[in-house]
Parts: sequence; C-alpha cells; structure tokens
Amino acid sequence: MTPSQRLPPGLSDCLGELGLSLRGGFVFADGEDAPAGPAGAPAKSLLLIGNGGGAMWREFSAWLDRQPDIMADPLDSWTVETIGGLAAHYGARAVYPNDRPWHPFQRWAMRAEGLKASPLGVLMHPEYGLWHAYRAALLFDVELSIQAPQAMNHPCDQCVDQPCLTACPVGAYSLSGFDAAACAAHLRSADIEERPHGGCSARNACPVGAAYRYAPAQQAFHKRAFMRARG
Ligand code: B12
Repeated sequence: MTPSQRLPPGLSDCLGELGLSLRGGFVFADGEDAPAGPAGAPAKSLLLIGNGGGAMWREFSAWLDRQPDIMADPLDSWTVETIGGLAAHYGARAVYPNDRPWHPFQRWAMRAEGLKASPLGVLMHPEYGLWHAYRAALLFDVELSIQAPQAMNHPCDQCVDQPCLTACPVGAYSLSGFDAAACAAHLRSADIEERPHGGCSARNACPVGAAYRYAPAQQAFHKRAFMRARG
C-alpha cells in the first residue's frame, strides 16, 4: 500500500488570496473509474476547490478590469489562469465544472463535504446555504491524507415552509425538478438588473447562509451565464 502524503503546503493560503477555499477531497477506491491524473493514469486523489459567498467576486472583478479584451466566459478564463497555475505548481491536473464531458462535480462535493441537495437541486451547505459553487478539482497521482467529511447538518431537513419552492414567479422549481426553459424564458422577458437581488428569487428566498448571498452584480453575472448556457 502507498503511504499517504500530506496535503500540498500553502495551497489553502493561495486559494484564500483568490477568495476561494479547499472544499475537501477524497482518495479514489482501488479500481474506481477515476479521471486521469497528471501522468495520464487514473488519479489517486482529488481536492475540490470552490467559493463560499462572494469573496471570489472581488478578486475576479479586479482581474477582469485589467483585461484588454472582452471574453466569452471570463470567470472560466480567470479560473483556468489562477487554478491552472496552482495545479502546475503542485504537480496536479486541474479539471473544471464546465469541461466537456462534464465531470460529476456535485457527486464529488457530496463525497468530499458530506453535503446533500436542496429542493432546488443546488447543494445545500450548512454555513453558506445556497451561496457556494465549485470552481475546479485538482487530481493527484499520489494518495493524499484527506480527512473524511464530518457529519453535516442538512438545514433543508428542518425547513417546514420550503420558501425556495414557491418563490419563483414562473414556478420553475417543483419537487419534480427544475424547468430551465421556463426560467430562461422569464429571464429573457424581465430586466435582471432591476431586481433588488439581481438573480434567482427561489435561491434568495432561502434563509440559510443569508450573510453569504452574492452581491446583485455577481448574481446578475451568473444569471447571464445561465441564459447563455440555455442558448
Ligand atoms: C449543465 C449544468 C446546468 C444546466 C442544467 C442543470 C440541471 N439541473 O440539469 C443549467 C444551465 C440549467 C444549470 C443551471 C444552474 N446551475 Co448548473 N451546472 C451544470 C453542470 C455544468 C453540469 C451538470 C451535470 O450534468 N453534471 C454531470 C453529472 C454526471 O454530474 P453529477 O455530479 O453526477 O450531477 C448530477 C447530480 O448532482 C444530480 N442531482 C441533482 N440533484 C440531486 C439530488 C440528489 C439527492 C442526488 C443524489 C443527485 C442529484 O443531477 C446532476 C445532473 O445529472 C454543473 C457542473 C458539473 N460539471 O457538474 C453545474 C452546476 C451543477 N450548476 C451549478 C449552479 C450553481 C447552477 C445555477 C444556480 C446557476 C445560476 N446562477 O443560474 C443554476 C441552478 C439550476 C438548477 N436548479 O439546477 C453548480 C451547483 C453548485 C452547488 N452548490 O451545488 C454546479 C456544480 C457548477 C459549479 N460551478 O459549481 N446548470
């Protein structure tokens, strides 16, 4: 058996400077269908990187202001530039949520952090609520010493009213799933910038992690990206 190696020193601090954080990780089981690591063979370990709240937005916006050209997907470009650099430094291979074919980021997050899905499908975090996302995963050829996630409280279990399921003006969310077409059609007909929160009424109706709600500019940015993804 390969001895476990400690986590890359300084990685958390580097991520903190970008407004990001290490969101746990795991060691792939023997024979598991793992994505390729940096050497091309199936990776042994995975570390998940994400944002909780809007700290990343400040760093990203400052970077965007310095860019000479308009980009199609600036957040993806920023992420590849920053995390890609860290991956090279630490001998890892970075993969991103928008890579095709899609990697199972939510499944990885459930495993790494012990989170569960909210009724909206977005994973619920006991501290950040619905105001968090994943920006990259680092794949390593070595077995890292990674603690299993602690048992997490799942706030949706105690939420009787479930305001997230009734706040959407076009009923895009229901227990049978998310109607992305209805959401996109509504957004196209409304002026996102005129909404006080700039984004999704269902997500904003959730009381958990209210202190981490993204600023209206960030919410509107993600909504515009969603509309581009929907064509
Ligand atoms: C395609 C996509 C979309 C599509 C379709 C989403 C859909 N509901 O089908 C569109 C454009 C509509 C979309 C919208 C949004 N998305 Co999206 N999306 C993705 C993307 C790129 C791929 C999803 C996928 O198919 N993955 C491949 C499968 C194999 O991975 P998976 O982990 O197994 O995912 C599956 C499970 O999570 C499962 N699932 C869903 N709910 C539950 C519940 C339980 C209990 C279980 C077991 C499984 C399960 O469904 C997923 C798809 O099959 C992912 C990033 C990624 N690579 O995963 C982001 C991702 C899922 N999206 C994300 C977000 C934040 C959003 C939006 C809020 C963005 C916005 N501002 O509008 C909305 C929310 C819409 C919603 N409620 O679903 C985040 C979720 C973060 C989180 N906290 O959970 C992700 C992970 C991206 C990221 N950078 O972090 N998205």
